[in-house]
Amino acid sequence: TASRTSWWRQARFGMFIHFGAYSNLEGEYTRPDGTVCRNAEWIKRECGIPDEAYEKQAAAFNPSAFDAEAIVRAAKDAGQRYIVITSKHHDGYAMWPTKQNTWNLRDHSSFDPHRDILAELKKAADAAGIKLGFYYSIWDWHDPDFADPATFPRYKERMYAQLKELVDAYDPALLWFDGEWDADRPTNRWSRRDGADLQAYLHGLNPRLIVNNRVGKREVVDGDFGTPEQEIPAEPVDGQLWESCMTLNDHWGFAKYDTHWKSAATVVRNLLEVASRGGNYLLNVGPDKSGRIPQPSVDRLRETGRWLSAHGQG
Ligand code: JFZ
Repeated sequence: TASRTSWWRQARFGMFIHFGAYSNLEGEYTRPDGTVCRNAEWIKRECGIPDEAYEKQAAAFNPSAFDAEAIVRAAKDAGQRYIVITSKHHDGYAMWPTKQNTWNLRDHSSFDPHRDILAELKKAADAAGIKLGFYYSIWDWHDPDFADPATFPRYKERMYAQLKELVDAYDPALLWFDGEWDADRPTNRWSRRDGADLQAYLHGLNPRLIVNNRVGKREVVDGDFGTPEQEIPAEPVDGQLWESCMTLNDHWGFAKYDTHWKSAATVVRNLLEVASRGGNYLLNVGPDKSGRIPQPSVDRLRETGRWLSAHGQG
């Protein structure tokens, strides 16, 4: 583990990217009765959007302004050394041309079918010496086999197949799991054993893969690192690697109404606090429906990078 995770332990600062079919709504859903419901990456569920309506809006998703080189440059300018992008969030929509279903950016969008944003990001990241990882939600609102315990094994097979696609096609350095917390109780759909099996499978595909602890049940023994969210632990567990993930405003996915941006000074302070306690800091950006990182985010990343290089850390 020590040498496998050494790049990650030295990296300290990374960019989280929440981007998916929800981004196309930019945080607002207008119901048939004209009322507006606000959310971000949870909009489908929190605003009760019917499947057909959500699928219909996803068919219009066209992130033609997605610019992998600009994103990598923004990360690099900020002093970030790795990027973790949502390959599939809870809505189940895959951001690469998966062969397991058509609920993906190639087969269910208005995007150029010859483009593959994960491949573009991989290429740009490699060129810049930045590591690339993928967020992958175990919880899936779209796959018909997820919700029923009797069919869940079929879902699991597809999930394994999707993860193999990701490893084979993009050679990620890291997988960041989420949605293992079994929100659709009472059935315990994701067990510790499921987590251990999945991790063993992934290491069979690539023994060097770094995997976060949400692969299992977020226990110290699960995964390579812990994932406190929106907080900096006062007393990290001795010997356990950890990474604080945080939003730059108040949402992970793009929300056009959310202008509550943290200042660059706050970002720098958080980074120093995390680093001083031995952790990593994964700071989120949420591209808009065209695929662009919001300018206020770009500005803050640039200012953070300026501060870091002025003080000898860049
Ligand atoms: C999850 C996602 O639901 C969310 O959309 C985002 O992707 C975030 C990074 O991860 O949110 C969580 C996960 C765990 C907890 C709370 C929200 N938790 O443990 O309290």
